[in-house]
Amino acid sequence: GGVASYVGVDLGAESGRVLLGELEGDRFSVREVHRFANVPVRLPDGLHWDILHIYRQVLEGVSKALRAASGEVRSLGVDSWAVDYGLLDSRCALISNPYHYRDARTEGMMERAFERLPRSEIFRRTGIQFMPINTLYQLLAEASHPEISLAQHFLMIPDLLNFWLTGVMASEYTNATTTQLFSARDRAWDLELIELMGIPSRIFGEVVAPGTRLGTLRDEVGRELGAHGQLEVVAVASHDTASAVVAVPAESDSFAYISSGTWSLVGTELAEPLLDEPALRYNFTNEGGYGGTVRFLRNVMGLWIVQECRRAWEREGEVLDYDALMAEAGRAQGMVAFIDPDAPEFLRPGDMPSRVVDFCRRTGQRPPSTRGEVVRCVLESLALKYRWVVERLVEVTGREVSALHVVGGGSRNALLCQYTADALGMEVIAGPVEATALGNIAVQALGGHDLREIRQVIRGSVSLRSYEPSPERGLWEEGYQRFLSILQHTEE
Ligand code: LFR
Repeated sequence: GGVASYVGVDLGAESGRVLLGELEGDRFSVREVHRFANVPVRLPDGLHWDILHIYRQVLEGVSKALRAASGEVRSLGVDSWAVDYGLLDSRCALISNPYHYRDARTEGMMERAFERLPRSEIFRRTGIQFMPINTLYQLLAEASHPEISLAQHFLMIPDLLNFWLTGVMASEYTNATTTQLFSARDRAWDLELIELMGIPSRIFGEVVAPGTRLGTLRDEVGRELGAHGQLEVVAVASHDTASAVVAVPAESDSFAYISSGTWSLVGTELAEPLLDEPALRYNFTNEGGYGGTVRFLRNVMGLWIVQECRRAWEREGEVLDYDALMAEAGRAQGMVAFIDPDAPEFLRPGDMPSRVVDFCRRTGQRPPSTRGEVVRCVLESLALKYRWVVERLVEVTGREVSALHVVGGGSRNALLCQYTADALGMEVIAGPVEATALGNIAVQALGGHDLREIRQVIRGSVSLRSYEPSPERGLWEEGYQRFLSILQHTEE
């Protein structure tokens, strides 16, 4: 009996949150106790994360969580977006502010990497999809910076925060795999590839599996937080998407998921990586998952495009409520024009509404003209891209998809869920909204149990919503055919 409490820190590209998770019997509950905006800072040398602000907010949130807990808090775990990192010198001091993965210094770096090792070889070794944001291309850009010679330790964002909290340095496995510097076969840093790229291999340290207990809070931190007793820090599945996939409430093995937030991660779970030509052709990735599983998926640009449109309109002086914006999209005319959300011009921050309009013009379509039409165009295009990815997923894995789960913050977006059901002609099972936090906390609470058991507890703890495809199949079928012709400009 009794309640066991856990603290989950979940850092997203838009906001950071601290959640209190409680396990009572075999039911989880999570509630947010602290939230802060995560706003990147543009300096003359590029776009950075404000990592000290993030750390301070984490401390504040954890201290709130400790006060809000009804039972004794057993442990704390941190997850965040992937691919970003800090470099530490021999005194274990941060050398510079971590860069944001959308910083422009990675432009042209994929091509430079392929001169050193062919694209197909990089994929065969790492199993990771090609995106300019990958740590490989970030570090390649930095390999010529003077401070790289001072670097002794490479820590990804959650690893860095864990180090500041505990004094213990370790690289958590699920997040390490996203760097494209990690061997899919050996499940260890690919030191040969790292050296070939001119990146110093000395900076890569011990890799630990999700669920590993790292240690307790440093005394100083414990005092600052008013933590009574020794609070343990667990390396959870520290890549946020890996935590979210843990919490997919799937009953069978042949499910597909869309982890929906700033990005949409569309994929499935496999026992072994797929490293052959079809996976490479469609730019699928084999990221490391909890319990030795493989997260076989593709990044789709996601709600980032809408978030960035909203910021552009707000710069013009409008104050826009997110739900009101969605309602405008719902009322706008549908199926007017489509974009490929994964076209390179949508990756970096900037005037997103103009980029959407330019894309439509360039591909011979009538561009959306109102705010509602722009958002409608983006949401429909996302849904159609999900269909394309799921079709490729079935083709490459040779497995049918028996259930489609949408998890994460984006599962709250009813319009996008409905379009997804419509575009795929399949039921969408939406929820939990808090998948990442639930996955984070489940690994702390039930580490050692297998995924099937963890998912059973998750299923019993959450309520889900179902979206059935609308009867207008013909409309979406016709839209998909037009969308495919648009894709010819971008996908091979
Ligand atoms: C989602 C996510 C994706 C990763 C992207 C960049 O939050 O972690 O999985 O590809 O952010 O780090």
